[in-house]
Amino acid sequence: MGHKEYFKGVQSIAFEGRESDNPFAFKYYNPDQIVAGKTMREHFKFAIAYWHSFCGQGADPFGAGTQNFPWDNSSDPIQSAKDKADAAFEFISKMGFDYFCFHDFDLIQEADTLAESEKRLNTITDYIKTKQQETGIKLLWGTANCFSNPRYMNGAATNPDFNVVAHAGAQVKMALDATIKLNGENYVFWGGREGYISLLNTDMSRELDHMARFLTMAKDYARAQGFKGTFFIEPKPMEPSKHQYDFDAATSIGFLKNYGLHEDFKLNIEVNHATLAQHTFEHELTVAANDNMLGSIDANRGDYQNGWDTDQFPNNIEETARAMMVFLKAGGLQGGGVNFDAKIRRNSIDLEDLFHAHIGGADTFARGLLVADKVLNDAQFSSFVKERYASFDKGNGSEFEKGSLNLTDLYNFAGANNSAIVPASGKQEYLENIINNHI
Ligand code: XUL
Ligand code: CO
Repeated sequence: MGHKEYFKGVQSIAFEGRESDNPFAFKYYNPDQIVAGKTMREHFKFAIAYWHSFCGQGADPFGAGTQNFPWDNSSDPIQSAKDKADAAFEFISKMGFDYFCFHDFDLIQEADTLAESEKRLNTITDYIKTKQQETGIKLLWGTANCFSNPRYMNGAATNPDFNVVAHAGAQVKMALDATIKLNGENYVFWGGREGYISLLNTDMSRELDHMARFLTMAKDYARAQGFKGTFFIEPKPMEPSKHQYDFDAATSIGFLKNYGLHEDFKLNIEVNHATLAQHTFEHELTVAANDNMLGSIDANRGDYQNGWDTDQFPNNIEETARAMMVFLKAGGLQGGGVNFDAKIRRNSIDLEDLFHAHIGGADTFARGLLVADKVLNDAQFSSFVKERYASFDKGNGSEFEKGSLNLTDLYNFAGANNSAIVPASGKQEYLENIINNHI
């Protein structure tokens, strides 16, 4: 290796158990512990988000960055990208995680021309490939940043100008090439600018057709290069666009089915995006799981007082436990993992804060998984929903489900059973108590 050590003083983060008071140890995330038939490592496939942890330095609309990263000292884009990769791989190794995720221009600064950008991407992916070989760290997914550059102010795949759409296509081709070269297991599309700011200047129907055409082309290209992984759409209702076309899980699934893309695409569900869509994380996971579309998770949390995408690290145990109940019932994720798409606060300026954030996030998910497993194995809990629907397991209820009754049958049945309706309690508080009792 021979490169500089950036996170001096912090060694590998180990599992020490809940009695430990070492802030640099896991209390609940025990990678080798088996829960519901799999190790925690296998369940989660924890990944580090390159952009938040190694690129974003705390800038916000009101002020410049506050976190001066020691790997960001070179004015040469190649050298600074290599320094950043050194820092990233040192950090991921010390965390004991197996995966990372990137946008193309997180890895290296975009150049003035496509050709020069491609050359830079080739150089840095060569370098990262050797780092992967040294450490065994894998790529959970890659993606293209088709939202930051001003050329995308009116959209990328849905831009009204074909020249911009073509540029986005070139960028996605290069990002797919990079993902395939680094053995990426999946590829993500998050359409921050795929939507509109005003309908007065927007042909929504045409833009939706363009988006589908673009995704189909990207999928066909990657498949032709031998890419076997899954494509994920990451729903988000708004921000930066006023209205994004991939509003939430239900909207995205409808879109994918409408355009025949549902065999190749699944969803990457992000906690804070669910909140912005006025849904719970648990709701979005359930909608995706119902259609076998639960591909991956972007882990973070929002702020219940603020209405924007604060991307804080997860620390809400009840929210995560309820999400992990959906996760376990669905049999886990289809190809993806749990990517910490979260950033430390602007005033968290010590390098070690990055460790505290990821330790807390991993422990929250581990604790959520342990609670979910206990709740699902609690007979008082697991029998309740089944019994609530028991009238559909027999007789006319079961005929209804099979589709062998018509509306007149319901009329006749209801008339003959006038006194049969016995109100039944939903027992929400009783069920909520069971969850809290297992925390
Ligand atoms: C933005 C967001 C993105 C995607 C990848 O809200 O979540 O970072 O995860 O482009
Ligand atoms: Co995300």
